[in-house]
Amino acid sequence: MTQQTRIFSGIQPTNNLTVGNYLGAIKNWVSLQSQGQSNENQVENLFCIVDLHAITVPQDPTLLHKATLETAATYLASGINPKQSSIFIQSHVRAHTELAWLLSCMTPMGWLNRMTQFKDKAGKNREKAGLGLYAYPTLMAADILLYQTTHVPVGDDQKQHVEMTRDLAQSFNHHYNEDTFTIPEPVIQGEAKRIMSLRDGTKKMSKSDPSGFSRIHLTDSPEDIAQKIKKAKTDLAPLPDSIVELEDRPEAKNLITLYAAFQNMTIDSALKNVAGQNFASFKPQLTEVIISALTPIRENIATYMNDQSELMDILNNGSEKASHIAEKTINDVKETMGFVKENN
Ligand code: AQP
Repeated sequence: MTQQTRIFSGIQPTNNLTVGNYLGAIKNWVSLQSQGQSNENQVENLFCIVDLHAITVPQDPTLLHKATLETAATYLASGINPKQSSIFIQSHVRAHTELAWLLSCMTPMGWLNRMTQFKDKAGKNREKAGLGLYAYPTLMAADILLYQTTHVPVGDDQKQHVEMTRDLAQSFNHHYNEDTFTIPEPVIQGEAKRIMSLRDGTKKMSKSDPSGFSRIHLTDSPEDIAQKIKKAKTDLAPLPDSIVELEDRPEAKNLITLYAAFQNMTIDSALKNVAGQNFASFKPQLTEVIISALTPIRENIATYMNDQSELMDILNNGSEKASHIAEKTINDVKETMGFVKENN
């Protein structure tokens, strides 16, 4: 990483987080955080709970409130250290919505029309979907650009949005002939770039999927985890000894990906352990691996949620640090665009 590396990422508090969010995002944040500690150059980490994104689809206020705090607790419980990273709630830093508006006036509709997440989430109900769901990538661009972010660790599903953020930053800089925004790089790491639904290996695991059996939450009890793995869709063939033979077996590939990722192994070396086994003997081993990885996280989440004073202190401190950086960017952007400053 180069000097003045700044890492930004976030998760929507739309429900309890899943193993997809953990393996595709948080686990990588934790490893970037520790690489940053051993790097002699300055690395700054900002991890946000993106509540403004959550409301792009209807939310129950009580559940949104709980999920927002629980998402923050999950970051901490998973190893994000508030001494090394700022953890904050997006709506606590007002510049996110302000920059989103400024950028939305420069976002071509054609770019938004190409975003696959909108097509997936709006489905057949496109005419009824909210403007916010359509404009989601512009808010995400504002989140990233506000902090002059250099690196954005995300799962594979968010790559298209980070690419649009880069295009928007380049287009702004070119239009005003200034280097106002840093051009961010997506960071997509690890074996678990896209964890799939336990019910359909061709569909991404999502925390708001209508089927509870499609996903494992980080707060699931060992009994729930065992039951969900038991019911997970599979095929009849035994596990092969190389990943190439899993290409047309999406459910089998997904389960072995979980087994490998939770043990920090490559899929090929995980397959060496279990090749030739059928799912009746593999599933209990997978269940054990998941339970032993998630038990400390689940217990830590409960501790933070039982006494929320420490959590709130960490969030307040995080938003103070984030606001400081965000204010500078939004003032520079407005000046560049020709807005009159207050008290001038
Ligand atoms: N299944 C997944 N595999 C790998 N990474 C994933 N991520 C989400 N699901 C998977 C990564 O988690 C981060 C935050 O995601 P998000 O909640 O902000 O948005 P999302 O991608 O829409 O996640 P969900 O769980 O599918 O939420 P809902 O159901 O509310 O839409 C991102 O880095 C994402 O890549």
